[in-house]
This record gives sequence, C-alpha cells and structure tokens, in this order.
Amino acid sequence: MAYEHILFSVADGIARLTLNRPDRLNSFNDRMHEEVRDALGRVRGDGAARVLLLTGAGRGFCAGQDLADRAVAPGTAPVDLGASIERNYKPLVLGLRGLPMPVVCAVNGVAAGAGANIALACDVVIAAKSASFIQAFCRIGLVPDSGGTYFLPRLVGTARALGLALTGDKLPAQQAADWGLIWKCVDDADLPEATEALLAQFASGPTRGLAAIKQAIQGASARTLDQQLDVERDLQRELGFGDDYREGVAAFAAKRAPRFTGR
Ligand code: T3D
Repeated sequence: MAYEHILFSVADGIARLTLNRPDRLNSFNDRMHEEVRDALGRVRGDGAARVLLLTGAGRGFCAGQDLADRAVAPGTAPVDLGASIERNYKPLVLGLRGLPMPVVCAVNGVAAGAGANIALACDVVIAAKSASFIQAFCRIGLVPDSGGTYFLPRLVGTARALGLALTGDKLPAQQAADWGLIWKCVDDADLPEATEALLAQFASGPTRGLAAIKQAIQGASARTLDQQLDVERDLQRELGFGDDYREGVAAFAAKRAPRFTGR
C-alpha cells in the first residue's frame, strides 16, 4: 500500500510511524486510519521490528478525528460515530496495546481528542515540554474515546480524569508527567535524542520478555493478586525456556553486556 498520510520505515529493529498531515495537525481521516492499520500489520507480521515509534510531523502530534469530515450539511444525515469507532479507533487502540513489543510515543506537540488517548494507549510516552494533552471531546458534545475513559482514571485517578474530561482544559506536558499520565517530559530540543535512546534500548532488548511485561501490567488492574501471581508464574515459566533468559544469565556471570536476539 502506498502511504499518503503517514511516513513508515523499519530499520535496525526499529519501526517508525509518523502521522503526516501537519496542516491538519495530523488529525485522522479514513485514509490515514487505513494506512496506520496497514503499517501496524506490517510491524506485527514481518518479524524485523522490536520496537515501534509513533510520532507526528510538524508542530502537533495529533488532533484526533478530522472534523472537516464531520460537518453535517443541512438535510443530510450525520455520520454514525459508533461505526467509525468500531472500524477505526477501537482496532487502532487494541492494535497498539496488543503489539508484542514496546510502543514508544514521542509527543512532539499538541495531542487532542483521540490524538491524546492514542498516545496514552502506547507503552512509554515521552513528550516535549511545549506539547500538551487536551480531552477536547466535551467541547463538541462527545465523550473521551479511544480508551480515554479507561486510561485516564487508571493513570491519574477519578478526580483528575473527570476534571480533564469535563473541562477540556489543556494539560501541559510537564504537568502530565508530574501527574503520572505519561513517562517523561523533556525540553523540546532533547526530544529526538531522548527518544532515540529509548528506541535503541528496546531494539536490542529481550523482546519476548518486554512483550510479556507489557501483557502482565496491562491486565493487572482487572485481576486479583492471586490471579496476577499465576500470570507471572506462567510468563516466567515460558520465558525461562527462552534464548534471551539464557543469554542474560550468561552475560551477568561473564560481567559483559547481553546480546539479546528477542527470542
Ligand atoms: O468522529 C468520529 O469518528 C468519532 C471519533 C472522534 C474522535 C475525536 O478525536 S473527536 C475530537 C476531535 N478533535 C478536536 O476536537 C480538536 C480540534 N482541534 C483543536 O481544538 C485545536 O486545533 C487544537 C487545540 C488541537 C490546536 O489549536 P491551535 O490553535 O494550536 O491550532 P489551530 O489553529 O486550531 O489548528 C491548526 C490547523 O489545523 C487549523 O487549520 P487552518 O485554520 O490553519 O486551515 C485547524 O482547523 C486544523 N485542525 C486542527 N484540529 C483539527 C483540524 N482540522 C480538522 N480536524 C481537526 N481535528
């Protein structure tokens, strides 16, 4: 598939997906959703990627749904938003969460509406100081989607989740980091280097183990301690038979850096 609205590449174990409609603050139209789906399928399918980077081109990260596609002309029926979510946003969020490798989101600028929550669906979110997160849905009479009502209370608690969702106020990246909504906020000039350091670490990491960590932590809040201990036992058993565990222990004993293959 030729890409019109995203940039995509895979090299040295790193898949890079850049939302690329900067004049619309990288908001999503149907075509962009199709392209992102295609790219995520390639990341999952070709075995070359060990980490995915999601970021945006230009001054914004993503402003959610392209609202130019949602204007209702007099006498015409509005778009069925439930169908749009079922077709586009739900598979996107589940696709990012379920990818068996770390997903790093570099939030280079404003993340609004679904754009904010797509960022929160990623595993490690690093944002530039000038970036911000806006639950813009209430400004147009909608609820936070793309997992917003799920991620927000889990990450920052009910009071802050409600405040953000009901006011639609802009949350600066530094405050988002202070509240625990994201992993880290860095100076704008440092975002590329900080992102590359994370990508390099994950691309040479024990990919199966990292995928298992993601799986265990994502599901933890829905399980009891007893169930979670069983999950840990089962994952540990599986990983204990893997090449990376053997290599990690050998490298520790030899006092050298491990050479993980991701298997
Ligand atoms: O519909 C469904 O399928 C259901 C799913 C819905 C998911 C959703 O995401 S709903 C929420 C949609 N998003 C928004 O409501 C955010 C709309 N954007 C804004 O509120 C502001 O643009 C920002 C706060 C994000 C940034 O403000 P600012 O002042 O930095 O930039 P700007 O001037 O507003 O935007 C720059 C350009 O991008 C501008 O175009 P222009 O005037 O230069 O030609 C603006 O219209 C365009 N743009 C920004 N966001 C969108 C957009 N165009 C289309 N759709 C957008 N979402």
